[in-house]
Amino acid sequence: MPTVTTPPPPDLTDLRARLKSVGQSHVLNFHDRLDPVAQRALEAQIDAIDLESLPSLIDRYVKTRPQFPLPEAIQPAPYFERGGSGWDIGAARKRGQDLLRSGRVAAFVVAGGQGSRLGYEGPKGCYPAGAVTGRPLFHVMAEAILGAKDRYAVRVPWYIMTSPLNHAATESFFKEHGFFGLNPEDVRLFQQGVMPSFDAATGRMLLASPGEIATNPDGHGGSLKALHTSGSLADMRRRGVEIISYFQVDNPIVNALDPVFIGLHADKSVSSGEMSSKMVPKANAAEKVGVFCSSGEGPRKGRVEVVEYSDLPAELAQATNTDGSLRFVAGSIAVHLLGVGFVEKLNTDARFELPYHRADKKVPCCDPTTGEPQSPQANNGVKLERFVFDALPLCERSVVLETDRTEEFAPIKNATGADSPESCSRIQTERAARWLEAAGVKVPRKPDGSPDCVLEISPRRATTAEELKAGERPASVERGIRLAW
Ligand code: UD2
Repeated sequence: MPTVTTPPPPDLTDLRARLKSVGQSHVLNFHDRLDPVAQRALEAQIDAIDLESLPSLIDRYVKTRPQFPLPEAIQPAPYFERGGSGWDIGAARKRGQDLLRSGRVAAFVVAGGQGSRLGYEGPKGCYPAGAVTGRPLFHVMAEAILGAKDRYAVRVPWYIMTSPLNHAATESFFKEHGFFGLNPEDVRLFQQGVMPSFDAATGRMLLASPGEIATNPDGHGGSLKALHTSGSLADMRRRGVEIISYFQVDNPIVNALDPVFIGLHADKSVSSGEMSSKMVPKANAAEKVGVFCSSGEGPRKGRVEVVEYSDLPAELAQATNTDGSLRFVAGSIAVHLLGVGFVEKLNTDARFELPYHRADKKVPCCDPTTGEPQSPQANNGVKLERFVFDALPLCERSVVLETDRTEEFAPIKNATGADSPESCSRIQTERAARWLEAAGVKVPRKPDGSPDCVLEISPRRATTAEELKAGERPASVERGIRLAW
């Protein structure tokens, strides 16, 4: 039998002294009342927090409300136009296909978020997304990976970041569904880190219960650390992976392994191969997506950055060019490519620490003196998160590639309206209709021009109109049909 060694419990006297020195002694207020198992759990939770860093973090982000610094002499970041001149899409596609074929690319989905806007209880990846099949988001993404496996005759490892809030449920879901036909050895689930949630008024850590500190996942930027701490980077090295294709769990039409994007990212004449991004032209000035910008001056001159929509002043968001188009038009769809070496560097060089972003939230907690549970009616807590795109300005040369939103971006974020299951289903149908028509299949349309059917094309079959045209396709589409291909 292998011997399992568990780390010894932290010394309580030492823990008390460390907590006192950082003004957080209250988290042990109820320690004496807990049973031994709960005591050990609380001690371990405290020990896992970088206590010594708390005072400066609290001063910087909780006691003050930091303004996010805009890039100096802010200007729109340049981007490669999808259909534009000046670069060779064919050469990029070929380079990307070669990298895929030789097993240099891994897929990576960040799925640690809570999906609270959607009002869905389980992990968001379990949410039904296929317009016809109702396949869950994870299943649709698994189909994309199986498609790449077929197309490039290669095993594509898939890394899935969860959080302590949904890890066990996500793992069970994959097991229950037989990993959606993927080889379990090629699917690696790991948890992101957490941050303590803070009392907005005092800067003290909130207690979720007398025996537990309230925590929140540390943001999708936490993925860059978790890739390292989970051993995933080492696993990638072992497999010969050099490029990580990063996407979010909420977008079932993402082109998860796009050879053109991969080839552009790997083109040394334009990119340092560290981190690249996809953008879509913003639908309107108020659209809630980050915007690709860069500094016109200063130490970060020319470096690409994303300014989150909430940090972009309205006058910049609404600024227009002489032709009336939006000046800051490049919206982030949160699709990136990351060099494995770049993520390793972020984890080993302290100069590359990412900043935190503050979110004010209602955090259920208990009174630190009485232990009474509290359900706040107004924001009482501060959550600190890191954002993955804050790694962009650390890159030497980062490229941004334009893509068509109707082809690659149909996120499910809200229960109704924009970015909802309904809009996602409609976009899937419209995209499938375009692809089928381009391949010579007649699609019935209503008088207003919209398809008179519901269509879903699995990314295992095709990820572009060209792939559909080159492969098998349905012979016909009947009016009113619900067709999954
Ligand atoms: C994100 C971007 C926004 C735009 C949009 C496109 C931020 C802050 N904003 O907005 O600019 O690109 O996406 O769809 O990124 N996640 C984790 N762990 C966490 C937090 C989030 O894994 O701790 C995952 C989450 O599961 C999801 C993704 O990150 O897959 C995006 O999270 P979100 O829904 O909070 O981001 P959103 O829609 O506000």
